[in-house]
Parts: sequence; structure tokens; C-alpha cells
Amino acid sequence: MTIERGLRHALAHDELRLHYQPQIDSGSGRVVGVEALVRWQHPEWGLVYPDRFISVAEETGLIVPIGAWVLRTACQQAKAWLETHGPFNCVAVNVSPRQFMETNLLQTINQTLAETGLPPGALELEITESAVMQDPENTLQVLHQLQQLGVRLSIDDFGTGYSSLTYLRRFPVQSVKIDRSFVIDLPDDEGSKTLVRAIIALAHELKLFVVAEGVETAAQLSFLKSQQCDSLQGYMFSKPVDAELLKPGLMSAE
Ligand code: G
Ligand code: G
Ligand code: MN
Ligand code: NA
Repeated sequence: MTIERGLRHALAHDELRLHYQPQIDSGSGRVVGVEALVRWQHPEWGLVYPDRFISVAEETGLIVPIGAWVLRTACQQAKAWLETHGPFNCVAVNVSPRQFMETNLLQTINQTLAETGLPPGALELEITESAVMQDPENTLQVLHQLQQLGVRLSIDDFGTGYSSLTYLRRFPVQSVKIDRSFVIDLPDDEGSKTLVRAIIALAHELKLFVVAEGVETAAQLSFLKSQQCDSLQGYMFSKPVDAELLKPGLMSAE
């Protein structure tokens, strides 16, 4: 069976799952948000990770219904967390370039928020830097419309694309996520240190919140804290896990 046929089947037969990875406030150690990451629970292949199917979904357009499912499921879960565990910043959902170019993204998001009752400010959309830069003028327009809905916006994989500083300043985003490739060689590699320091300083100048991805070691953590990185995500705190294993708002990583 091809991946494409498998994905159609997965959508129709409820084989997709979301895992959630906590984002930790670097000052308090509290869980302030979670990123939703899709998996495919295949009856024979077992748990299939997105690297195996997101690109096919993107090419075939299946990313649109998959993305809508991810959005609805993540918003339902976040609403449940808000009710049982009290306030937490937000659930972050990845939006692919193709979804971003779809004309009804705005409508899908609006409708999902209305149906689930999640406050818009509790949803964050992660858009990769490369997606943002494919058509920056169009992106700017869509980002402004999304901002008017009250959802939070974040640039994913930051540092790997080629955002001009002009656009970074003009995009109505709240945060940037430093790509894991810059975190992995901290704190020994001088190049990585310089880049991470520069990204954090620049983002803070622009009043953006900074999240570091892929934090695995105490040494990486300590460097990121010394640079006032706002929040942290990585195996050091938790792998992406089932919703039942997380209690955002109540959880502390200290
Ligand atoms: O944990 P990880 O293997 O989950 O994710 C691998 C890649 O797949 C990451 O680049 C991540 O952004 C992407 N990804 C994970 N979940 C989703 C999703 O729901 N939608 C989109 N578009 N990409 C996702
Ligand atoms: O959306 P994005 O490209 O940022 O997806 C995050 C990816 O990074 C997912 O595949 C997730 O499982 C993975 N990931 C999250 N934390 C860590 C980490 O500490 N180390 C490694 N190697 N991967 C991580
Ligand atoms: Mn992401
Ligand atoms: Na990323």
C-alpha cells in the first residue's frame, strides 16, 4: 500500500494520534505550553513518525485534512487541560507551507476555535521560516489576519531559512523557535554559541519571545539560561508524549 492510500485510510479510520511535548519556562521551570506533534498508529507498521509521511501529505494535498484534524484535536485537548488543570499559555500546532497557502486556513481556524471553545490566545501556530519566506508579502497579509483572530504566531526552525531582518520586524509574530541544529553543539562550539547569542539578542530587541528546541543536556540548558532564552523544549524535560502523561499548568520541571 502506498503512503498516500494509507494516509487516506488513516484519516477515515481514526489512526492518527497527537503527542505533546512540553515547553518549559526557563525562569520558573514550569510548563507554559506544549507542542502538538502528529503520529500515525498503523495497524501493522506500528507508530509512524511524521518524517515518514508529512512530505507525502504535503505533495498530495492530504496535509489539508490532516492539518484540520490536528488542529481540532489539539484545541479539544487544550480546552480540556484548561478546564482540569487551570491556565497554561498555549498549545502550539505546526502549520505546513501548503496549509498556509490554502485560502480557507483562516476559516478553518476560526471554526475550530468556535467549536472547541478554546480561547484564541491559547492557540499558537508554528510556521517554518522557509514557508514564511516563500511569499513574504502574501504571508504578511495572512499573518495579520491570523493576528486579528487573536491566535499566537511563532516562527519555527528559526535560523535555518533566510528571513530578512526587514520581514522579521514586520511579521506580527510573538516568538521564534531556535532550530535544534544550533542547540546541538552548545556550549562547546563557538559558532553555535555566537549564533544562538545573536538570535536571542535580535529577537529580544524585536520584543519577541525565544524558545530553544532540542535541549538535551544540562550544559546546553545552562548556556541558554545565561543568554536569557525564555523557554525550552527538548528531551531533557520530556519527549513528546500522550496527553494523559502531561498536566500543563500544574507540572514543574524543577
Ligand atoms: O517529533 P517529530 O518527529 O514529531 O516531528 C518531525 C517533523 O514533523 C517536525 O519538523 C514537525 O514540525 C513535523 N510535524 C509534526 N507534527 C506535525 C503536524 O501536525 N503538522 C505538520 N505540518 N508538521 C508536523
Ligand atoms: O516542528 P519541529 O521541526 O520543531 O519538530 C520538533 C521535532 O524535534 C520533533 O521531531 C521532536 O520529536 C524532535 N525533538 C524534540 N526534542 C528533541 C530533542 O531534545 N532531541 C532531539 N534529537 N529531537 C527532539
Ligand atoms: Mn515545530
Ligand atoms: Na523546529
